[in-house]
Amino acid sequence: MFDSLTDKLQGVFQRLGGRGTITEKDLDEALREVRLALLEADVNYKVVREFIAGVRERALGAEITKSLTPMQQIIDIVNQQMVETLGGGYTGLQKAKSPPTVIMIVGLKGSGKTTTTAKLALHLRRQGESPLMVAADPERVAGAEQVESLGKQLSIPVAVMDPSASPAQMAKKGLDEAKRIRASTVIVDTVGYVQLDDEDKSELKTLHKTLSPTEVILVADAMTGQEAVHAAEEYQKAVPLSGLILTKLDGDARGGAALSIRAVTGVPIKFVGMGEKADALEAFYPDRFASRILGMGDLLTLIEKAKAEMTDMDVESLSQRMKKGSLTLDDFLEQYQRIKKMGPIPQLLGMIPGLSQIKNQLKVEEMDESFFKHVEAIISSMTKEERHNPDIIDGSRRRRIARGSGTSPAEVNRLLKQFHEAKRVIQMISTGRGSKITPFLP
Ligand SMILES: Nc1nc2c(ncn2[C@@H]2O[C@H](COP(=O)(O)OP(=O)(O)OP(=O)(O)O)[C@@H](O)[C@H]2O)c(=O)[nH]1
Ligand SMILES: [Mg+2]
Repeated sequence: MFDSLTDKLQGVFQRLGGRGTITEKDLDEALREVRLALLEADVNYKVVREFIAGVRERALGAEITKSLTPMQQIIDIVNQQMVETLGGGYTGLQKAKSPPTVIMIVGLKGSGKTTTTAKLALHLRRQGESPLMVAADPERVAGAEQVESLGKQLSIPVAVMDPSASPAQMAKKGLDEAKRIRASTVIVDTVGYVQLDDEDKSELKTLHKTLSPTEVILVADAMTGQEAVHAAEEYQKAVPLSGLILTKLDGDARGGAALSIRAVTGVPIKFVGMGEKADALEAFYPDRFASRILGMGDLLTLIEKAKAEMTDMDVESLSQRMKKGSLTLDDFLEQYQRIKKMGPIPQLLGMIPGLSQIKNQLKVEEMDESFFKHVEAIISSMTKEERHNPDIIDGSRRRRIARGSGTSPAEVNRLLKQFHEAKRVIQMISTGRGSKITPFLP
């Protein structure tokens, strides 16, 4: 899904990665690239304009979060803007005050209405509802048969209609049937129009009046890009849409529809279709979706953790010292204690793109448990001078530290060796040699 967009955005971030500070010029250059990437993904040009303006404003107004590198901060901002463009928070289905809840499914021909009707019915049943599917599509006997057969497969009741009836008559009968079988939700599949003309619109209006639905869901085919967005605007003129379901996101949709449709129509995306099967329906969470588009789910998680854990810390002077290689064992201990709160170290390092290859050099697997087990004890048994200048630790000091920490001289030695190694690698990365990404972790 959206591979090409994801690749392009990652490219932009990587180019920002090596910089210690990001100037307004760097930002504008990056935003130009983001803009192109979005336009190439067929995102509506107005949405792109707002998106870029939003990111720029956030970036210039952003407080410098010392615990994040400039690149991480930009990723964070782009992510926030993307979440907003996609609708902010999760919007589930509404329920009627007194059952049944009526869900009217509308959309262009072939957009996936019938398939989605069945998917929704299955989703609702899994949530403990008792759904009824109604095929209010007089134009296609095959359509009604399709619903019937899906209903059989899923063991979900279907109200089958006389094909000579009007859609509104069908809908009415469907509601009666729902009362009779005490369905808690009725999902009404409707006619798919090729293009919505005035006659179609008035037909939709009549049907809407008969059903007086709690939800009017437009099913839109994400593969059709801006056409889907345009269709949504047209449908909005006929009936008040309460939600959108984007289908065929498992295909090679470029992302344009998904990223534009909410911003253009103001209607929330409630689910996405990820395949032809009845269980290929996902609730739509703008934040999860944005991180998928950015292809940085793990890094975003890490940024969240870092923001929560490290806001008040003086990373600036730390990173200065990292660059100069004058990191002390005190810094080391402090960092270790902070990181320990964030989760297992190998896992954290694995989340940072570009850092996984040096994971082996750092021997992080060892560092995590055995190495760090005695870290606190060993370092606190050192004098201030020793912590700042570990080179003075000779044989007799080593024995003293080992005694004081309940460890052995060999363990003290190992810690010192690993510290030197880590310091070397950190210095290499933080001065930009060896990796494109500037990590903020010690
Ligand atoms: N890959 C994929 N295919 C889908 C998805 N949703 C629907 N389809 C396919 O799209 C085609 C059309 O789906 P239908 O559900 O029949 O569409 P419709 O809107 O009911 O069509 P009409 O009733 O003719 O207007 C079918 O081949 C479905 O299997 C999806 O999320 N992913
Ligand atoms: Mg259909």
